[in-house]
Amino acid sequence: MKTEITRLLGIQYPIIQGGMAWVAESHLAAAVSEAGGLGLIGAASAPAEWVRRQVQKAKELTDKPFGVNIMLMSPYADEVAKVIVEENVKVVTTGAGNPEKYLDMWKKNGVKVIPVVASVAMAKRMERMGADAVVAEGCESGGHVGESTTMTLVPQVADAVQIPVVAAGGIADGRGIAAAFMLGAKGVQMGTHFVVTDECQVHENYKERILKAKDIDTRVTGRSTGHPVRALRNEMTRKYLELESRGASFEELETLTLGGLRKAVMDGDVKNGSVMAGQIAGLVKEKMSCEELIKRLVQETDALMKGTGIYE
Ligand code: TUI
Repeated sequence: MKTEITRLLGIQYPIIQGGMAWVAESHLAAAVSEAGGLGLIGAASAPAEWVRRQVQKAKELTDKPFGVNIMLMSPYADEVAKVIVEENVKVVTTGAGNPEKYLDMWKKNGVKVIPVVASVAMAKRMERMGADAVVAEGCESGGHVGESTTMTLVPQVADAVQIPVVAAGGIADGRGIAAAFMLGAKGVQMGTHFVVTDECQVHENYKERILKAKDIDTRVTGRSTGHPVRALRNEMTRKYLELESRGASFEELETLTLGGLRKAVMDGDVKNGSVMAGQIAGLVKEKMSCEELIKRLVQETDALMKGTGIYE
């Protein structure tokens, strides 16, 4: 499965594990990289020293390349951006904003930069600024979402830029990966399926909610506040959407989401917490190790891609 993405990153398979806030820590990232994909540590809103320790732990667990995802709304983003360079992290992905001010520093230090974008305009801008690739993330994804679906976004971004495009949002098996290749992607990023792997450290309740989820079980809260977030429906999303439909203020809504992801991931409170997951959760039925998952994905994809000549 050699593509521009495997060559760029020095990895075996063009499968990137999403840099999920509170979820993507050193054990998961190292397991994905060991299995031939690219593992990511999600810096989320964590302090820079937490990120540094996670990077150091991942280095103890794997010699293979791994990366860090910076959530650009984090109050610690500036410091985390420097930790990337200081700890000699090979790859950085960014989410929920524009990473322009860090690009020169990262490029000068040999870091591969892959911004996550949700529009053609942002993809073109990132290419102009020197990004090595982009992740085009459709709104099927969990967490912070844009407007366009993966089906519409990926081919439009692929036509608009020369740098390789990684597809994200709604992908959890070989059919999704093959479809992404057909749309012009050179790799995929997956989040939801990696949450239920053995190496993922989230609370068991979180995994069970994903395994039991049906096709129509996600909701997007916060469209009115400008921070749309997709999560599995529960008491929190029900209350949130009810308040939102009544025109509640940002402050009032925020009391429902503050610390919500932490509540679900760490405490296993999947009723009142924010169980972020993508629309593909309904397809995720089985727990397995990262190695088993990646092996299975590669097998399924290969069977579908045979004869297309899209990758070696
Ligand atoms: O970032 C994500 N997904 C996330 S971040 C996150 S942490 C969080 N927790 C609670 C509330 C809100 C966030 C959970 N999930 N995906 C990548 C992504 N980035 N999707 C869309 C974008 C994006 C949006 C706007 C990228 C660039 C952008 O540019 C705006 C600008 O500055 O022009």
